[in-house]
Amino acid sequence: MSNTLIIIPTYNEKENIETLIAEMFRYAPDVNVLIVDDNSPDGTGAIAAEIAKKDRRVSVLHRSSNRGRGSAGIDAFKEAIKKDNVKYIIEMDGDFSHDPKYIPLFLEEIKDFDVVIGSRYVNGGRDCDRGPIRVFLSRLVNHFLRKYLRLNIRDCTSGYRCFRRDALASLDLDRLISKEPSIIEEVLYKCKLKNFRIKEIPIIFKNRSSGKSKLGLCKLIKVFRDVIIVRAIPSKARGSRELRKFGFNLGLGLNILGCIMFYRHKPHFIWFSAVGSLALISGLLFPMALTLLKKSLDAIIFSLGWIMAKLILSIAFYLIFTPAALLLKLFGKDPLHQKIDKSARSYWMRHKKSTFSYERMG
Ligand SMILES: Nc1nc2c(ncn2[C@@H]2O[C@H](COP(=O)(O)OP(=O)(O)OP(=O)(O)O)[C@@H](O)[C@H]2O)c(=O)[nH]1
Ligand SMILES: [Mg+2]
Repeated sequence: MSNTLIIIPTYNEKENIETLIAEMFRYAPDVNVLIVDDNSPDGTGAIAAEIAKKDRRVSVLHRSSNRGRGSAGIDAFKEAIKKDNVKYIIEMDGDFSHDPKYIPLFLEEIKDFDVVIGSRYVNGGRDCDRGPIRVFLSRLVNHFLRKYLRLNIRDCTSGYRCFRRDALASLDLDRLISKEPSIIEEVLYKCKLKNFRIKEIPIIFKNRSSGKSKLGLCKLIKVFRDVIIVRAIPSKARGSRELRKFGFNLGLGLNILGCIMFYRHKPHFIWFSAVGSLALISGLLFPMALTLLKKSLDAIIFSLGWIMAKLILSIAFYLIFTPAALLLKLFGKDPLHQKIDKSARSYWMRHKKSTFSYERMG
């Protein structure tokens, strides 16, 4: 049995999955692979299952409810740390953005570190075929994340990483909140809080070779929102699902017990009921408060985005039209000015006429 498990979350990657697995085994024949597929409509899950039938190194986790890059990652991590033989866990995308040729390097470096990140922004690494605007945005987002999450890492959004098993197992996976790609930043932030030894190795990142990206504007907003929550609310205050359920059940139980036992002794009943209600309310309110906070942050980020877009549009408008208007004026043609002038003059004439007619009438 291999001591390395490579996890690949997939959603509609039928063009990539088979060649990716083959390529991976070319560079690292001893690893095991776990595909986490969310019931892809294009049949990626079925293709992976076929490969798994023929090759014992490959296994597939089919998920039918709870779709999302984040929750797929968490389920894969849980599956990985269940296996006793696994010492190292590598996660990577299933779209060929992450070249399998780096796997041996990851496995070499992880011997001295807890986490190794494939980085585009350290010496020797780069984003090879993305346009300048996309690269600029990615660097901007990284800058924000470095400052906000206080991370000393150049590429905070890289999803090509290797973890030492004990490091991953020590993160409280049930308390992670990211359902979407913000899982990358959330896990990194948790690693930083645990003071893990983190190393970045240079990688050349390629655009996906085929298939469609799943990262739209809505997901991007959710990523920002979740990152804000990750740092703003400590995970202890969030409470795990089990804790919330426990609070709710305890509260309900105490209330019912109080009613049965102390229906004649008011003071006892009030105490019982107060404690019970507190537990019940906290059990109910934690998820509600979190949902409310998520929705409010969505709205704020969306409005800010809208204002920014309007601002950029108006600046672009001025940048284009001001030189054009100046040029027209220079050549003696000033249609806008003439038009304004004309309408102002006609207004003045009308105004003058009515004033004079009043005067005459008076
Ligand atoms: N299981 C699962 N995997 C997902 C889901 N969304 C995306 N993925 C996978 O996560 C990996 C990264 O997703 P991409 O769509 O490439 O997103 P990205 O890499 O952030 O963006 P691009 O590189 O621009 O396409 C890929 O292997 C996807 O197939 C999902 O909802 N469930
Ligand atoms: Mg990708």
